[in-house]
Order: sequence, then C-alpha cells, then structure tokens
Amino acid sequence: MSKTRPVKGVGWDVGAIGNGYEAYVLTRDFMHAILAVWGGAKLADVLALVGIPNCSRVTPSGQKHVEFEENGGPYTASIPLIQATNPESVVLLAYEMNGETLNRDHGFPLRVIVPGVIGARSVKWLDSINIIVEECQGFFMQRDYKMFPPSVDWNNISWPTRRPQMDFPVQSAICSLEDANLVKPGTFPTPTDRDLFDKWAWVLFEAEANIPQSTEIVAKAVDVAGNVQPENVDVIRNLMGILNTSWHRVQVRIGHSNL
Ligand SMILES: Nc1nc2c(c(=O)[nH]1)N[C@H]1C(S)=C(S)[C@@H](COP(=O)(O)O)O[C@H]1N2
Ligand SMILES: [Mo]
Repeated sequence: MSKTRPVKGVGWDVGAIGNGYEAYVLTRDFMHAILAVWGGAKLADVLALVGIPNCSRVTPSGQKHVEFEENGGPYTASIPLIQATNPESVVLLAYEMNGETLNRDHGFPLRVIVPGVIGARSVKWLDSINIIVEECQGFFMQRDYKMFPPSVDWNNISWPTRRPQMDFPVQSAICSLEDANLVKPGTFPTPTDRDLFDKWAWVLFEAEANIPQSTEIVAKAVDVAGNVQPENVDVIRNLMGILNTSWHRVQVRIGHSNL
C-alpha cells in the first residue's frame, strides 16, 4: 500500500501471511515453514478440564470472551467463548511447531493459535487466560488491526466505530517467483488444483504456461462463494495499511542464465 501513498503500520510485503511464518520473500524453500504444523492442547479441552463446557450464543455464558495475556508485557487479545469452546474451531494452546519445541520467537513456552483468524489474535508467550464479560479492551484489539474505509484518515478516525479485525478476506500470493527473476523460455503457470485442500492452511497451486517474452504474472483468487480480490489497492486503502489483498503481480524477465 505504501508504494502509492504511505500508510502507518507494519511494512508488510507478501509476508505476514504465514501460518506461523512471516517470510518477506516466499520461495519454495519456505513452503514447509508457511505450512507450519502446530502441536499442543486444544483450548476447548483445557477449558472443559477447568469446568467451562461448550456453549452456544444462547447459553448464559455464550456472550463471554476468552482473553489471552502475554507474560510481562502489554499484548492481549480475545476471542468469543463460543469460538474457544467449539470443538471444530480447533483453537490451540501450542507448544510445538513443525514437530519441535516452540522457539522463543514463535512464543515459547506456550502460544495461542486461532485458525482462520488474523495472526494478531494468536498471542505468544502466553501467561494467563481469562474469561471476561466484554471483548478485550487492550490496545491491539481496540486501537490497531481494525479495517477502515479509504475516507478515514488520522483526522477523522473514530476507533469504536469498527470491530477488531478477526477474519481474513480471500487472499493469494505468488510464492516461487521474485521480481527480476530469470525464467527460462518454455513452460510456466496456468492453475491446476492439485486436490490440496485445507480449511486453515495455505493451498499451494502449481502451474505451467508458455512465456515467450518478458511479462507480468498475476495471482488472483476466487473463493467458493465467488468473493474475489480487488484488482487495485485504492478501493481497500486504509490508514493502518492492513489487509492489502489486491492482486499480486510479479515481473518476469525472460533470459538465458549462464549457469
Ligand atoms: N505476545 C505477543 N503475541 C503476539 C504478537 C506480539 O507482538 N506479542 N504479535 C502478534 C502478531 S501481530 C502476529 S502476526 C503473530 C505472529 O506470529 P509468528 O511470529 O509466529 O509468525 O503473533 C501475534 N502474537
Ligand atoms: Mo501481525
């Protein structure tokens, strides 16, 4: 987003999209990391152990929230209790990543993983879990990670008018190419669904197409409901610079490598 007009916030590239990995240039080598496998205890099971059963919107505690607090710092987030206790939402208290003990950067000794929800709610270095009546009032829930329309700027922003961002819009990114990559003349992308489907993870597509000359490769996803990514960033520009789901474009230069 900052390429056309600066935004406040983190300088995201196609990173910040990892299921547990934020890589700034995504290449094939990073794919194992992007598709991280998390190990831990299901939050629903842990809550049941301390006497908090599954609930629905109409059960007395159904409007409550589960708040996660980091150890020794200000980072907090919350999710609805109905989501936390839903066995199908598989919210995890993770202590392993890719079969190994969680490392410090990813949240050792314990972190939350909320599948299908923006990474900002997956609190690392977890210290306590609180059942609270209202959504968490912490900074990162109420004053950050909210989506505003392009008309809102720092002069007219009103934070309470938007809910904390939780879900993701439809998104895609090109992993195995970088700008100015040399691609041999011959074959390259046309999407083929490789029957790889996981509700919570990135789905990897590979494609081959003939590219006779230097060109631009564009990735654009359509979900099962027909939701699409916007072609340009202007319609989704927002002062925080979040959720840039505009088409990912990569310039490809055709040439013969000396290798
Ligand atoms: N305690 C704590 N947890 C946190 C954060 C943080 O700053 N402090 N950042 C959040 C954000 S914004 C993201 S995107 C993810 C990143 O997790 P990762 O480093 O494992 O990719 O952690 C989340 N959990
Ligand atoms: Mo983030």
